[in-house]
Amino acid sequence: MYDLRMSGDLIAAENAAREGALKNDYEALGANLARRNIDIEAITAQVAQFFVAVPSWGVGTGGTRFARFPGIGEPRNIFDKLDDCAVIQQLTRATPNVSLHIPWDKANPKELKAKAEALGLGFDAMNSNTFSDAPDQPHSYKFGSLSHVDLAVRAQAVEHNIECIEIGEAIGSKALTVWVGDGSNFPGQSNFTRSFERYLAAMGEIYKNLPDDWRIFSEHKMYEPAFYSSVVQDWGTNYLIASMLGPKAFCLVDLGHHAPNTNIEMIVARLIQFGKLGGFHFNDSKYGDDDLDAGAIEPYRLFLVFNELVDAEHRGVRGFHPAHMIDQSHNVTDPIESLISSANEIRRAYAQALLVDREALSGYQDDNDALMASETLKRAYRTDVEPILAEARRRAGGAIDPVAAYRASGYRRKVGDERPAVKGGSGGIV
Ligand SMILES: [Mn+2]
Repeated sequence: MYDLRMSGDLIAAENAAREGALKNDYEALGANLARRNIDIEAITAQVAQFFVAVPSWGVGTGGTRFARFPGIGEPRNIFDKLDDCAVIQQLTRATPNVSLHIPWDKANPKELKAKAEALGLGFDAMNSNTFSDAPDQPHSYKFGSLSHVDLAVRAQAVEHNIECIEIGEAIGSKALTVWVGDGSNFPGQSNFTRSFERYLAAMGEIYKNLPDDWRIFSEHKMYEPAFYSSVVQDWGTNYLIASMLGPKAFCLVDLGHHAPNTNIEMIVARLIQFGKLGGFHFNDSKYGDDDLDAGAIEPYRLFLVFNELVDAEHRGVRGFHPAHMIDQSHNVTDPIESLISSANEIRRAYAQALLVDREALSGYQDDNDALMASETLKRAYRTDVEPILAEARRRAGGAIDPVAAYRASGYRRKVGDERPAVKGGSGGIV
């Protein structure tokens, strides 16, 4: 048995009040889908097997460069964070893995592994941090890390990434995500070519230390913290990195790391086509790297991204297994509620994409029938798949209405009593 904080009896009681309505809704949707020759049971089974990793840094309250407004009962350390992640998993059954951030989550790997196992959790990709200075490090990353002009700084950044791999190996992770804030604030400040050469050489050193069964994900971002140029600014540069490093290197797409209006789903298709899509940091945005909750602003875009993923699944693209991770900053909500909601929105987009009539779509494309091609996508997107999501959760032991069950549990109030407020703390927006 797992050492869980959420009572199974409470979830059962919450579900008992909702089961009748869900049964009716599920049957009605099943009949609707059957008329479209879709077996609801097949969709529910696929949704139940779709998982997204929760970021450890996401369970703390985030902030902006202006201020951070702490919430009640914030996790004080990685072990508290894992407790919170377990609650999200227990209610949604969609988030069995946690993505760690080093050095923020640094702890004895044996204790990390034991704690996760006691909660029924595993670990997804490790995230290194060379965009801020740890208190005791000899060299500063103020002017960059893997692309820094000084070899000693680059060596320190490489060493940190190797340490992340070592910690990851001890706790069962299989991937390393590297995002650097390296870049410049003024034209002329850095030489584009030389800084990218230095970055590639440093990444090559990290790559050499990657175990055979690991993958390395490089993450691009257009701007911020550097405001004139970033060394890994877009998917083209990212593709060059993954190509030059080798077969274990892939591109990570953070939905918030592009210029406004960028056709992200098309970038996803390109990376799939050339075998370099490593995975995602899901979030949503209105203006920039806003790190808002997945599906909160542009749910149709999230659906269109999943349409490409399901299309690749449908075509049986070889070696296609992107890592799904959330990367958000929860500034005005309870982070647990935001992550529950986001995991559900991501599953929703996946379920809707599974409903696309791909044969019909392909026919409309070949006939140049633009309107009906668009309508084919819209028809899937307009389908309210909530009964499928709820039924998948219920069957796996989760909550039919996870946010309502979470609120009924009083978890936040309880941990508020146990966890005194910590001063400062990291926002963790990457
Ligand atoms: Mn990210």
